[in-house]
Amino acid sequence: MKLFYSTRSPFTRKVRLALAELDVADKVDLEPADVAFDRAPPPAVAAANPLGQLPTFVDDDGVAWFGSGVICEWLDRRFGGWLCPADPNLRVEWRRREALADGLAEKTLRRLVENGRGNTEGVASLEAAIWRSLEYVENLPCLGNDIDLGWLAVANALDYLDFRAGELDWRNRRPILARWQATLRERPSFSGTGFCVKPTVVPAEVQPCL
Ligand SMILES: N[C@@H](CCC(=O)N[C@@H](CS)C(=O)NCC(=O)O)C(=O)O
Repeated sequence: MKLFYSTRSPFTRKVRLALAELDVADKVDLEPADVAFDRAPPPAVAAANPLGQLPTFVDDDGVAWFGSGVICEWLDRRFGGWLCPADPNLRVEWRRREALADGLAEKTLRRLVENGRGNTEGVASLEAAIWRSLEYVENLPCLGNDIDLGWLAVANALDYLDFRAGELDWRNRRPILARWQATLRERPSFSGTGFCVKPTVVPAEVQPCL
């Protein structure tokens, strides 16, 4: 099995967290790849995923999977079965949290791009969405319940916020959420998969797709 990945990609990091939580990271070869909206993806990525995006995962049978949530569900079915509860009521709940987390990562990435362009109005709108999202999660009554893919995705998106928008200092404004996330960050899955600009160091405004 193979995962095309980047250490700057929040969606890839979600998959790497799932691999570590399911204790199967050693079964997957990690293949570094660089992607960006404004240029062609590496041929191997495009051959496996028509969208040319990361993460792209290729299973033992050579079948390619893409969309970080789809990849995580595939891994969960194959290896564990506890990250993605199948009960319909639980499923819509963790998927909603995952959707929020994915959106938060997208807004954070978009903010980086608009900042680079000097679009202050765009940045303000994106930051407003980021703050609304953090308030929403902090006020969920189930914050602190058992871990599932939705919670992993939320904690991951908050790490990404640190990585790309540390100056927002979100922990100061959302201390309850910060305390919750700090407990998740202690898990080995988090410490072993952190965000990193290397191996390809390119200015953020040129290479915004992380
Ligand atoms: N919905 C997708 C989003 C994947 C995505 O946007 N990946 C970024 C890297 S973080 C990418 O490949 N961007 C390059 C592009 O879209 O061309 C997922 O969950 O995997």
